[in-house]
Amino acid sequence: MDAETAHAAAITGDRRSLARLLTLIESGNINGAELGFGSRVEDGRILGVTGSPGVGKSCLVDRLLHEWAAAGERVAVLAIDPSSPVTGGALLGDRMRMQAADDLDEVFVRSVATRNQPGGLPVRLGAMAGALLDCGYDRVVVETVGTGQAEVRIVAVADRVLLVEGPARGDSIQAEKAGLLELADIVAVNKADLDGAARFAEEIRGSLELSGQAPPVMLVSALEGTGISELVSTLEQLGPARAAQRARWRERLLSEWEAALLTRDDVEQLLDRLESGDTSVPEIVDTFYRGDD
Ligand SMILES: Nc1nc2c(ncn2[C@@H]2O[C@H](COP(=O)(O)OP(=O)(O)OP(=O)(O)O)[C@@H](O)[C@H]2O)c(=O)[nH]1
Ligand SMILES: [Mg+2]
Repeated sequence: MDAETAHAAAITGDRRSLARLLTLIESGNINGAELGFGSRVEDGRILGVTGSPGVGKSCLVDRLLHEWAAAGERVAVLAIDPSSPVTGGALLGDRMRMQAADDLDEVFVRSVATRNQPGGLPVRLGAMAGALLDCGYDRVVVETVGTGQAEVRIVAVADRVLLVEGPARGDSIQAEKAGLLELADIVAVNKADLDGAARFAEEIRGSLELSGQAPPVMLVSALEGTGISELVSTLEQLGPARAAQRARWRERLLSEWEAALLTRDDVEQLLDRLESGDTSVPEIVDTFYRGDD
């Protein structure tokens, strides 16, 4: 099935064709522009969800999916899996955790492996999200593991960022270091059913107060389902994105640049030549700037 056929069928609601279309985009064969959804206006429909491993992002997304689906919204999830496609551990876990929602007609869940891609995000993530919106989903949620500086890249794709934290992890400072707190449009402290969550939320509020326009900090429990409807309505009322527009353009430029490089047919040969000392990095970069091969 080619991309155009897959696209035409996916628009009518055929999930297998949609999966096929996403695979074609993911593998770098098409970038979306060919099918008419290459660029989009930022309208808040793509939500990035990030946070340290195990804070409960998938469980929380599952709760959000149920809320949105009950309100008649169609939502797609792109769950970024940083593990190698060989081990596939997290992939299976995320599938299981969002299983309940994935069974709903209104919900579409897709795992995307990153295989050590620089920036920590798949190069074609933006085009994949664009395809989902184009095929009739009202929103797209991108779940990604907040492993540090690389996660800042999420602003290249997401209109808004939800940072998930957990109590007693002692890593609010870590999120600050990685710059995640600065770009979060909303913070959810999950596991409110555990001791220390409320105190942790206060700590985060305290450290955010110093930074002018502070994002809302909410207490939720994905396990018990508390605070979820409040989170949904706060998400609905968010103001303009906190990450500076310039930072977004910067990350978009970088990810397109990487996509252009990594989807070249000769990228493996280039690496071979570098390894054998046949060429150098500056030499290769120089060729790119001149625009010839
Ligand atoms: N007590 C408690 N446990 C929770 C809550 N939410 C999630 N968990 C548990 O936390 C663990 C991790 O949950 P996930 O949703 O997989 O966390 P994640 O952030 O998606 O993890 P990664 O994708 O691996 O980074 C699971 O064992 C959940 O059962 C909560 O609100 N309270
Ligand atoms: Mg997860």
